Amino acid sequence: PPEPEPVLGLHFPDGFGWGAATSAYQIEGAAKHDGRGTSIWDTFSHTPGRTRGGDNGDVAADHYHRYLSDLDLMQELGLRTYRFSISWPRIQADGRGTPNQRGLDFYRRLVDGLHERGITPMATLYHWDLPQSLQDVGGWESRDVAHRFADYADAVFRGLGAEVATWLTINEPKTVVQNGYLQGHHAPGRQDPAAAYLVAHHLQLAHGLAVQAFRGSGEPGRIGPALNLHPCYPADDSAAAEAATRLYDGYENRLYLDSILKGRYPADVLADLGPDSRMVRGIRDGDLAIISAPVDLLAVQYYTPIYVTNDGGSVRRWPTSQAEWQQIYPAGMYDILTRVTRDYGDVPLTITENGLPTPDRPDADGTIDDTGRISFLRDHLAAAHRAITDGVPLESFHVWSLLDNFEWNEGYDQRWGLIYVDYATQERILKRSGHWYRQVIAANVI
Ligand code: GBH
Repeated sequence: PPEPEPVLGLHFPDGFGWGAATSAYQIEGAAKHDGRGTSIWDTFSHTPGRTRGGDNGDVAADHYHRYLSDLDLMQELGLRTYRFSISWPRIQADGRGTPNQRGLDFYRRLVDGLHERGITPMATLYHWDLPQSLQDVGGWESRDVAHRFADYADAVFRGLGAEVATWLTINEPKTVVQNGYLQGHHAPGRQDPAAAYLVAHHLQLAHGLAVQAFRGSGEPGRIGPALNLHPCYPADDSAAAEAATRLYDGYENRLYLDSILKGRYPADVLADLGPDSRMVRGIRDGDLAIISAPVDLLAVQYYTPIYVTNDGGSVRRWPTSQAEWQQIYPAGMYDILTRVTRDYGDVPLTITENGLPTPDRPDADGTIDDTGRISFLRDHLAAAHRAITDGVPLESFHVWSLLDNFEWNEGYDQRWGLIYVDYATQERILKRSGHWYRQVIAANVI
């Protein structure tokens, strides 16, 4: 048997929410089942050259058919909370109109299964799978799509509202902006800076409209945004690097945080975009009041810091993971959590994603020895623990990810799960990190 993992002796608060996270397109498969429509990720991943090896989410981890045994694995881990996302094209194949009952039923069965196992559901309304029909009328560049999102959200609240404790609106709007519309590595694969920030505004607007719809629905539960935040540090001690870092932070963090939690866009970012930018021209009176509709919690996703050079570029300072964009820097977890609490007040926080890809493969005896993931999680949890000790209201932590899954443009090459998936057989194997996490949860200690 493997050596027992070192124990740091850091106890978490009673009732701390130990969790894991997934998203619909990355795990469900069943792309054509029960009336699901096409999303922009079906289109993108089926376009030659867009994903590594041409991989797509048609089958993925086949969670749509295996959700019951996956629920049993969650119970085996002892999860207290499970974060998943709802596929918009399962609920509205064309992004509008009467909700598809078979789509709602799937999530109803999933949520019932969570309750039966004592696991609290946390549902993300949008994890990047926009119905293709809405892309065809302009996608997030179209202001109307924000209203379509609010209608979809309303249908989901009415269909499942009472069963879901915590709702998250839009997963990582910044990634849609940067990867979908600046670099083009994600659907819809555009490289159009002017469009990108108009999209940012419409995503923020969609978030606010969904919060308003939630309040209007009268359903119990809580709602908030899910933002990937990046602590930004100057790469050297020049005044130029410091100034560049401030603006970089505006684009990475304050654009999203300030609009939601302070009701204004950061002045430096607006000035940098310019009054004639599509975004600034697209902001209407009253929009910021909608975007800043009060939220119940803020979900933070932390993966990597950014070191900003004096010319506004970035450099690497720490070793990267299998994902070359990820520098391994656990103290960044402490910095981003304490900064959010310092600058935005004591809104309840949850970590909805943190994790590491590793090139896992079963050993001869069938075990999967991902010790790198164990140290990564332990060090990031230690940083989160230090933030809690210093007064940060962090209530839960979700490992990305429960299962190995479709890592977007990287396909199936990067494995992020606590649970290994053999895609040929769909067999699941708890990795060594999964066994470790089970012990952590049981003892409430790292
Ligand atoms: C999260 O994004 C996502 O929410 C989740 O779906 C994903 O599986 C997980 O992280 C792991 O990546 O191609 O060089 O332009 C994290 C933020 C933003 C990190 C996009 C990777 C692409 C870098 N991601 N970024 S690049």
